[in-house]
Amino acid sequence: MRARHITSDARYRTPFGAAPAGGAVVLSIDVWDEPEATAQLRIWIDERGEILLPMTGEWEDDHLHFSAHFTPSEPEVIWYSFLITAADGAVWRYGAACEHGCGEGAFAYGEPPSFQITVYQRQRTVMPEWFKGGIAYQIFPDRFARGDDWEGRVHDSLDAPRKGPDRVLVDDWGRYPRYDRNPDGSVRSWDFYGGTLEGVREKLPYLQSMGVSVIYLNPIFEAASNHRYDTADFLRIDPMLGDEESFSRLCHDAGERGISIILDGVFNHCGRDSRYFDFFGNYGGEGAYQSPHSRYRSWFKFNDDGTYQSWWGVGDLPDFNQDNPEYRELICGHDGVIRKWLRLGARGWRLDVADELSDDFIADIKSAALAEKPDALLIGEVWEDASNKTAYGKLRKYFQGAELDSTMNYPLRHALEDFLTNKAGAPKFVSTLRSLQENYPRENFYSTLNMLGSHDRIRLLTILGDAPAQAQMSDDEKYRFRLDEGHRSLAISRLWCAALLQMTLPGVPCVYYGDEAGLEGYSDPYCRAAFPWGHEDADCKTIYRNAIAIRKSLPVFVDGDFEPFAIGDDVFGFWRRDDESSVCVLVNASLKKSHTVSVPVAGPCVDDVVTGNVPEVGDDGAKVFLWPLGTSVLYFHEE
Ligand code: ARE
Repeated sequence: MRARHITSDARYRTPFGAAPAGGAVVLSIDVWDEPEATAQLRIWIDERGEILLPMTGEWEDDHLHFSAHFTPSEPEVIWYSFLITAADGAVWRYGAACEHGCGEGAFAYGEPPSFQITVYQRQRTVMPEWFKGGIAYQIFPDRFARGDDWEGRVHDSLDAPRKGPDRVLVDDWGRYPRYDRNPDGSVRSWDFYGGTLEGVREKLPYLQSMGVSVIYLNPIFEAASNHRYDTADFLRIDPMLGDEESFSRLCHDAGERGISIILDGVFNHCGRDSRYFDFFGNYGGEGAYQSPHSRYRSWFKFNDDGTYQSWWGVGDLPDFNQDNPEYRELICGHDGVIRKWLRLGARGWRLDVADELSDDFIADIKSAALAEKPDALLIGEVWEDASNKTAYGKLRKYFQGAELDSTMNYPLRHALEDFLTNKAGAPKFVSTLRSLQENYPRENFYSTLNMLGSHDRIRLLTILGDAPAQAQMSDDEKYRFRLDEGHRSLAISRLWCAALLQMTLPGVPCVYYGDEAGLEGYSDPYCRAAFPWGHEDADCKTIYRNAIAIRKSLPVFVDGDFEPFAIGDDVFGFWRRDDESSVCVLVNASLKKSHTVSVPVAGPCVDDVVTGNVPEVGDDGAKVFLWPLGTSVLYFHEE
């Protein structure tokens, strides 16, 4: 018995990838057996359970081609596999062959892994152009740049009496950050470097020169800590960073340079040291913690013994009761948080811990944003494949109703890292990318936030330099660690591959501040060092400038079709194609082996955009030689 179904092949599945609700889906499978064989399509939908559909078979030369069609009416995730009864009566099960549920299938004993179809329904059909065609840059505000207002702001803030952990200024901008902890692990004092919004504004010419068109700012509202995920007041810019005026000025001046601002919205929890909770009494004792009669009491989840629920058990971050109507009004109301900051100049929001916000809350946030600005954008912080994520036992609907426009593409970051550090071969990288491409509605796939670093992860360079695993290291070892010369040069060679992939794959590339300047560091807080103005690594900067220039050179990198492939374990490649051009990107991740690869010819003229060489074209295609860590971008064109 032999059978074949390939998710990406129109012979076996239409439409390609995610399917709009209300449209027909056709699924087929080829079976090599006697004409008497029969087949059933087995569908599984979380809320409805198993459905078995008979398939109609047609004899084609030497095999049967079975098909079934149906029209999903609702946004949902459909899982499917095939049940084949052979001519001799034996029953065969055929399902996905890879963990991602895409690609070519295989027989399995027992229950095979299913293939996936995401059925979606759009609220908005077109992704805002300002985002989709852009290049984003993430800034951790305390660590990017001190504006000329910094001293006054920082001293005023730090001098103001405030109960709770100390807040101290780090005079030495270049010193790496570290936590000062109490014996129980809690934070004894927060270190501030004095970055301000004015500082970001002053660096706009730099960002523009790097090709940046979107800035994603980590939280900027008043908060006790340096990361500001512990919001104290959603309606006020942290005075250490600036004020409403400096915020509007930043948005305005950025806009003049074609740069849009996206804010970090932390709506699952706030700071215990906040106007709403007021653990320490810094806010006049009217918060939920201080007073059982507080107007904010029902915004939180208190247990009978007076303790309260908090984010991942971190007492600093009490969880909101997201269904509380007054709280909802604060966030989503006409003069609420979402609309206020969009009105003052922001163009979108990144939703912190999107998996912990209810679908309903996200939908409200989206409506508020669209009511204020029809081209506002919502990005979710999701760490897994966002099309089939189950959070707290429930399948999330991030894309099914299009509440989220985009998600942080941690799955890409992870796969790219594994490939470039030789932990996984090219085929694995291909299957991860294919699964995202097939599982996400096209608009969402082309708008993922493709970040290779973030404030929550080890710095890219540190990873690419094969730094020792951090799990066994002490805080002090992590604080001190820097790559030695050899590893750093390995990291920089790999960084070119990483940046090139980031800039040529579908999705909006997002550079984490300082990655282009050569910053290193293990996870939080070491990945949050201050931007090394005046000491930037020239090689890293050239890498990013060149990779960004390649992205900007052709529109095909923004919305061209995408088709990834692997050549052996070492070489990962993909095509980007549109009506004007066909481009083939190749990366050899091997440190030891060079490869000569033949690429099918896709146009009369071809150049290698990276090397400037014109490849030799023979009967079996354009010949490309790849050194270890070699890359090539073949651009096929008319003349
Ligand atoms: C920090 C330190 C702690 C310290 C604490 C003291 O890490 O060691 O004890 O401070 O307060 C923010 C700050 C952090 C801070 C944290 C708690 O930025 O510096 O911790 O607050 O105070 C999961 C979540 C994901 C979350 C990450 C961090 O799913 O949502 O963990 N990311 C967001 C932000 C963070 C932010 C918060 C949430 C809280 O981006 O910056 O932290 O508002 C897997 C899982 C993921 C998991 C990921 C990382 O891959 O799939 O779900 O993400 O690992 O653990």
